[in-house]
This record gives sequence, C-alpha cells and structure tokens, in this order.
Amino acid sequence: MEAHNGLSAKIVEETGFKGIWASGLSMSAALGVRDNNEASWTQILEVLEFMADATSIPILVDGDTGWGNFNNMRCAVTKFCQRGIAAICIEDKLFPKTNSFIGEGQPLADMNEFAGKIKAGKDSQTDPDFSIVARLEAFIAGRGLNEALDRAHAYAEAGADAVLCHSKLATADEIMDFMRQWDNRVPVVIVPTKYYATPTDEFRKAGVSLAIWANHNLRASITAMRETSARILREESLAGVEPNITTVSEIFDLQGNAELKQAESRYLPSQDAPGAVVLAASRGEALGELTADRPKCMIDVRGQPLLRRLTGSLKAAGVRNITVVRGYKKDAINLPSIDVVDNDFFATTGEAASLACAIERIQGETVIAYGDILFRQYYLDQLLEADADIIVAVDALWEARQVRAADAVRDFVQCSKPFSGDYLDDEPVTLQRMANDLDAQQVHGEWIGLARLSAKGAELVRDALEAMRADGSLHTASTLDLFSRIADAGHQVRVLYVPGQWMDVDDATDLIDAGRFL
Ligand code: SPV
Ligand code: MG
Repeated sequence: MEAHNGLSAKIVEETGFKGIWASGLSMSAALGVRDNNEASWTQILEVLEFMADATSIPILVDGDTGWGNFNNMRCAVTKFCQRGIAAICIEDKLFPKTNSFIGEGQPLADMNEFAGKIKAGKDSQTDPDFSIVARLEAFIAGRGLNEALDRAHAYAEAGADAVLCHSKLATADEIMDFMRQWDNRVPVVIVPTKYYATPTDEFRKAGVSLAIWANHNLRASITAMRETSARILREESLAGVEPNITTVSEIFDLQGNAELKQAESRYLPSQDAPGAVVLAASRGEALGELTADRPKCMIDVRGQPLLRRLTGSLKAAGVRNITVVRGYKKDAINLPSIDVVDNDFFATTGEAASLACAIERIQGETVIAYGDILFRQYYLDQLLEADADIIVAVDALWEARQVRAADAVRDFVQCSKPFSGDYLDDEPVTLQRMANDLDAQQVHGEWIGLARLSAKGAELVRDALEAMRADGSLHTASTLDLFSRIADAGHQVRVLYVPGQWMDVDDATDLIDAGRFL
C-alpha cells in the first residue's frame, strides 16, 4: 500500500498491510513538486528515513530510474540499507524520468546498461535481505510482450529479485499475456492503477506475487483536504467539518504520545520521588582540629566526606531533591546536586530549629537524616517501603553499642514494645517517647538519626514545627522533642527496629571506626 511520509506509512502499517510502497508520484506530489526527479534523491532519502522510523514493516522504494547510472544506484542502495529500507524498484527508462501515465512512447534505457545497474545495486547492498525489483516499462513505451520478456530475463540474469511488469491499459491483458509467457523465474509485481476492475484473485491465479496499490492514500487525502478547505472557506466555521475529521487526540495516538509518557516515567526524575532534609549544621566539637575549617559532615572518611556518602545512599534509594541544612562553616558544604538552606543561629539553636529552616522542603514523602551517620543501605530502603506516615529507624541492639565518651549524648527511644526476634510477631511498634535522658529500664532502642515521612507525615511535622515556633519551644528543641510531641498528640510514629550496624561520628575514635564500617 502506498505511503508518502511518516504519517501515511504509519496508517498503512496500522491498517494491517504487510508492506509499504514509497511511491515516487506520491512523495513528489506531497513535496509539492512534479514526478520528474525534481526532488533530489537525498530529499527522497529524508522522507524515507521518516517513513522507516515510523514503521516496522518493509518499505519498497520507488527508485525511479536509479537517479543516474550504475554508480548513483550503488550510492542509493548503500544508503537505503543504512536506513533500514527493505527494497528498491528501478524502471528501465532514462533520467530524469517521466511518470508512466504521461504521454506515449517514452524512451527506454539500454537493456544491458540497465542490467549493469541492477548488478551494481546487488553488489553494493549491505543487508543480505535487501531486494531489487526491476520494473519493465516495455508495455508503457508501446514496445510489446517480447521486449518485456527479453528484458525481464536479462534483469533476472543480472540479479533482480523480482520484476515489476507495468501497464497502463484499462484491462489486465498485457499483464496476463506476460504471466502466461513468463516462467516465474523471479516473482512478478504489478501496479493495477489503470486496470483496477480486474479482481485480485485473477492475478493470484495467474501467478502474480505482489500487487501495489500505488497512489490511493495520496489521492484520498487530496480529496479530503480539498473538501475540508473549501467547506471552511465557504462556511467561515469549523462546525461543519468537525464531525467528519480525525480528532486531535487521534493524531496524538498516531504520533505515539503514549510511548513518550511511559518513557518520561522511566527517564525523567519523578515528581513523586521522595525528598530529603539532612541536618548538618553542627560543628562536632569533640573532633577538635578536624572540624576547624569544616563541619563534621564534611570530614573525609576513606576519600569521601561523610555527607557525600549519605547523599549517595539517599540517591541510590531513589531520593531526589536533597536539602542540606548548613550552619557551622557553611561554605565548606559544597557538594554538587544538593540544595542548601542555612541555620545562621546554629550555635544557639537545636536540631528542630535547623529542621524548621527547611520547612518549605518538608513536602510530600521526605527522609530526615542527620548529616554524620553511616548505616546499612537496606535500612533506608525499608523505611521508604514502610506503610506509615512517620517512621523512625531504632537500633534494638543499643546496649551492645560501644560508646566511649562518658558524656555521649544518645537518642533513646521508648516504644510500645521491645524488639522481638519472633518470626511470627509482626505487630507494628510505635514510638512513645524519645529523649536523651530516659531511664535505662524505659529504653527500647536508640534512634539512628534516620526517619521517613509520608506526605501526611510531612504535614504533621510541619504543623508540629509551626506549633513549636508559636509556643516558643522551637529555638532549643531537638528532633527528639519534635517526634515525642507528635506521638504525644496521638499521632502514630512507627518504629523500624534495626540490629545495630550504624554509627554516627562524634570523635576521633568514631572516625577510625567509620573507616572500618565502610
Ligand atoms: C509511483 O507510484 O510513483 C509509480 C507507479 O511509479 S505509477 O505512478 O503507476 O507509475
Ligand atoms: Mg513512480
């Protein structure tokens, strides 16, 4: 079936045809020029490229006379193979060609010269399946059956994969005569534009392999476009034509917009991806000289600042839009692809105030993390997978944790129940209280400095921060105060118990451990 651009080629394929005829008449007409090689072969090549990209069925190109001699034919065949074209048909006339339905007695190419052109094409194809169809113009030129047969044999001898026997009679007589004499040495192609009254089955019975419906999409579209243009001009309105024409959304379908949508979800950063707020305002006094020029999150551990490892973990878990709250030596926090907000009062405020500096970023699913922690990646994955509005990772093996400094501040957690190793116990655990000074018998674990909020959890946290700002407690409050407050207010803060395997970096010994941890 004929097509003349990417759109018509798509329509041919979606209709169910097995192949496309890239008609020279139609392509030239669609370009607004005559079928006399006015469009150069490379201009045609561009059209073909769109057609090939738009479809997956074979395209047989109307190659006119091959755009010159054997050498031009070689160039064309090589390019067509590169562009994924299945086949070319060339006709044994002279360049520049004239359409077969114009005039009488068109001059034919020298038979041997044309056979050489076919051979050159076959010798230069880089795709072993590429086919060359030799088109016989003997009947068109009024030269009769014997000339047609002689040439057909010569072209088959030269390597043609098929012959196209063309006729402009209103009956199929010439074609049927040819079929009776032809020994089916190579398959026969016909173009029944003029003798369309003959039933296709008669061609089948006569041994014809392929019929080309050569220009009917172009002609149908000319009719439709003329009617539509005339009606809109006449009626000065779209109302009349609207019910009869393709909808814009059908055009989008034809253009494959659905595929683009899918690709966007695969390749574009998702708007729904979780964000993160990393609290990194504090110096880390116990690290002494190491934090003279940088906050502790920027201390190097095995060739990378701690914060870089953390952002790497967050990104690996699918977190986008990481906001780091800076304070001490803020200019030292200069990692790529993070956003920063500053808590310029870091020296006198607590973590809740730092978090509140990023309150605008606590939107949608959000991870909250301390900037100096190291943990197993799967803890983060588990937090992100959890079906909870607020969930905090709590170390159930807190008693086993080595804490050297006598004055170490630890984020103790009291939960609805202690950690249970029982496989069958999957009852959710909730947070009751978080504090640095819980009695040992109240402690069920230690917060590792990692939490995740759903969109609703983010709203709860924003509300709690605003409430703390309003009652004056925000300035000195910790994140422990924040989560305790939310739990006290009756909202569920879920606990994910984890078995150790995390650390924060408070002093020089921690740094050595951090190197080992990694
Ligand atoms: C074409 O479609 O361009 C053809 C077929 O070559 S015909 O117009 O019948 O010559
Ligand atoms: Mg043509």
